[in-house]
Amino acid sequence: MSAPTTSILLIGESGVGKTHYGAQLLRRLMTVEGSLRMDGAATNLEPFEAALESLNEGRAADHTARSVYVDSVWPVTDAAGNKATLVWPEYGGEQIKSIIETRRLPQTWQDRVNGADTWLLLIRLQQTRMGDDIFSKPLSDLRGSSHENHEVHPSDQARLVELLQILLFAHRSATEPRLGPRLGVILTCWDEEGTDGLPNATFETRMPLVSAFVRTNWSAPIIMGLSALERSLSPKERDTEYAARGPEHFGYVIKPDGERTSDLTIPIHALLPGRAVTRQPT
Ligand SMILES: Nc1nc2c(ncn2[C@@H]2O[C@H](COP(=O)(O)OP(=O)(O)OP(=O)(O)O)[C@@H](O)[C@H]2O)c(=O)[nH]1
Ligand SMILES: [Mg+2]
Repeated sequence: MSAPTTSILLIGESGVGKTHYGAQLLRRLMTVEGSLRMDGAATNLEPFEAALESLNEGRAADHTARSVYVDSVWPVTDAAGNKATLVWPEYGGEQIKSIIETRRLPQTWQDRVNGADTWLLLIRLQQTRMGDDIFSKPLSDLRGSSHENHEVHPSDQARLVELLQILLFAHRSATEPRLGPRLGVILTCWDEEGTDGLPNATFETRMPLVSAFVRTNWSAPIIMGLSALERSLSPKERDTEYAARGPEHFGYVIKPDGERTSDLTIPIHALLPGRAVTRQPT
């Protein structure tokens, strides 16, 4: 019997860390014993080759070109012998920006959304602004600023909620919530935060609107922190210590209970079918 295929819909705007997580995850699956490991030949690895090479040299990889969308196929197994075929995409994050701004889902994305029952939302907290509103500033202060600026931009949080709404509407579960996708929220570049807080609590404090939307639509979403690199790397200057020790010795995940582990496969393992809860019935 062939292994069930789990297509991951990786949702993340440009700069959240999709490529670096993909490359680090791939290397872990191939070389390190974790919750999941590679079980057979992975295909379509080209999009990650340059990133793997840069990390080997202790440098950060480049931004992914806007037009790229490639599915890599990774056969994996866990310690109990459960097998799955992961379809892991690599794409330029501007595609997500364009979906939010045009409020249109191209047919190719419509098919991906429908074909993926596991969604992984990547959020880099340092990249999201928390705009001032009446909860953070007196109304009188806000009134002054709006006079100078008549243009209204939705906040970063509103954009993310909008995006999730568009994707949920496009998913076949729109008419059958019990078939809803499993959701994991990964707070990336956790090392930049310098916090000891739990991922769950940090998500709620820093992104209250998105967190409330997620909790309303999913009964028990998996929320974890991730530092795929463990430290900042420059695209130009080599970090010689990084290169000498090897990128597989860097990176960690903060599990929902706050435990730190170097096993970068944990968030994916937790989301495999049968292990996670489905969408909240409405
Ligand atoms: N400090 C720190 N920086 C990271 C980490 N992961 C990625 N970065 C940096 O974040 C930046 C963006 O990461 P990418 O993986 O290229 O982001 P992306 O989501 O693929 O972006 P696009 O290709 O534009 O869609 C890069 O400069 C990385 O060096 C991390 O775990 N910690
Ligand atoms: Mg990229």
